[in-house]
Amino acid sequence: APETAGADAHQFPHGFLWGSATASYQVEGTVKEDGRGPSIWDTFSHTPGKTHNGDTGDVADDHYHRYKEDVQLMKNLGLKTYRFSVSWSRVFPEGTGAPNPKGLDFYNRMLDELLAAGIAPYCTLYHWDLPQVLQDRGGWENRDTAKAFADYAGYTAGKLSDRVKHFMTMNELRTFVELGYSTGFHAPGLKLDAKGLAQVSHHAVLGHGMAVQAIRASAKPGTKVGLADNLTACTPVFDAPEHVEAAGRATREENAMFLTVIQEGRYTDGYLKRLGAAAPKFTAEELAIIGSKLDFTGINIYTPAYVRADDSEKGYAMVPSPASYPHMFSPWLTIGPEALYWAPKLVAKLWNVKEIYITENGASSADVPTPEGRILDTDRVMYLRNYLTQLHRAVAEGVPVKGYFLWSLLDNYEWADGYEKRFGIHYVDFKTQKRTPKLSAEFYREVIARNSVA
Ligand code: PNW
Repeated sequence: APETAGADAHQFPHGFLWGSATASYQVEGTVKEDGRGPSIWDTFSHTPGKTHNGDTGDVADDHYHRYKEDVQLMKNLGLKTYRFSVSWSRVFPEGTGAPNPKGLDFYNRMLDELLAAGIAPYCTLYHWDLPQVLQDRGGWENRDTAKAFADYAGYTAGKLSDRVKHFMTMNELRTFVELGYSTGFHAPGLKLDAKGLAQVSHHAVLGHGMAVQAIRASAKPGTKVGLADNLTACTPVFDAPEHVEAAGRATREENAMFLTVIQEGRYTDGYLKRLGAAAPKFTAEELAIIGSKLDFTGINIYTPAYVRADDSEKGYAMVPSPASYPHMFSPWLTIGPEALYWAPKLVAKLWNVKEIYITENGASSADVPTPEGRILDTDRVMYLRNYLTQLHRAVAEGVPVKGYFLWSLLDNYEWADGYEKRFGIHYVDFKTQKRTPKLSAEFYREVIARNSVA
């Protein structure tokens, strides 16, 4: 046996699903082929001043044409599963109405390639690329968008569920709602007031719930439905009982407008009280739809949100990061490996969730190639090793995490950060489209091969 320290100490359960993730607009490129309609990200990225360097997803990783090569990269890693997203405006260029068969054909080709490689596909139906025509009618400010989303989701799941067994309605509700409609950093770049924002977030969770029901109505029996939510990962400042309890309370309250209402079918009293006159308009029937029971809960975990106990009415306080707090290449990406222990543990406990996936975790790095063209991203390896060790701690305790999707397979279009911030474990030369495995890809291949944190 090789002399590796504690070789089996961090063994994951047999059958643990090691995966990686991407999203349509970030990797596909090819924005005008085969009848695709424009999305809000085409509009936003082509608006001067909105993205780093004016970067757009017009070409991105050209994954639309290179998907075979990319599936080969997955095979080389030994991936068991791959999470991708469908571009709504490829399938329905007008957002609603007549489907465009050529749009789904791409996903059909890609799925056949994945299945031939023995890789289980996990499909996200909305990773932020809303058809522009629906934005022209108000986007998520308009309740009709929730219905349009459910129609698209039901149609697409109906077509793909012969090969896809797991669907996620939406990716990161908080990000597209808050960055899209409050700070304006993401498409559609709006800056609504608190009341407008609360209504947008209500329509987003409603769209999620309506899509859950539409997918169940159209997909083959046995199809599982969930979401990929970036909950605020409330993490005790340290493991003392009072801080742990505070982190549990904070998890419910801080996520009241997204995961909590989705799991509980009601807004917390604290949330409605905090908003007061800015509370969204909603009905009891809508809350029941939003609370549609899920088959699994996916959570995207990058950063910790530290919590301590205090004697305020809420019973907790959020602790902001000191200016010296360490982070990865993206300034927002503060490092707190134990978030990957606490978040799934608290989600399982608070809502009695039986099937959890880490639908994203990963890190940006400066990733400067050596003169020989190698990318020795020791910082990303450090990040992954420490987070996976904490994930193992949760799994070893019996927290029901069934799989982990590393963000991302490839360097790709990092939204408003353009191509500046690389998250891939494969380096992409955006001039030549050449893919090169980084040191982190070698690390991850080793983790998968040994089913253990290497
Ligand atoms: C997530 N923030 O986005 C997304 O799901 C991915 O599409 C993205 O590439 C990945 O994480 C890495 O960023 C986020 O500013 C984007 O806090 C921005 C933030 C958080 C998540």
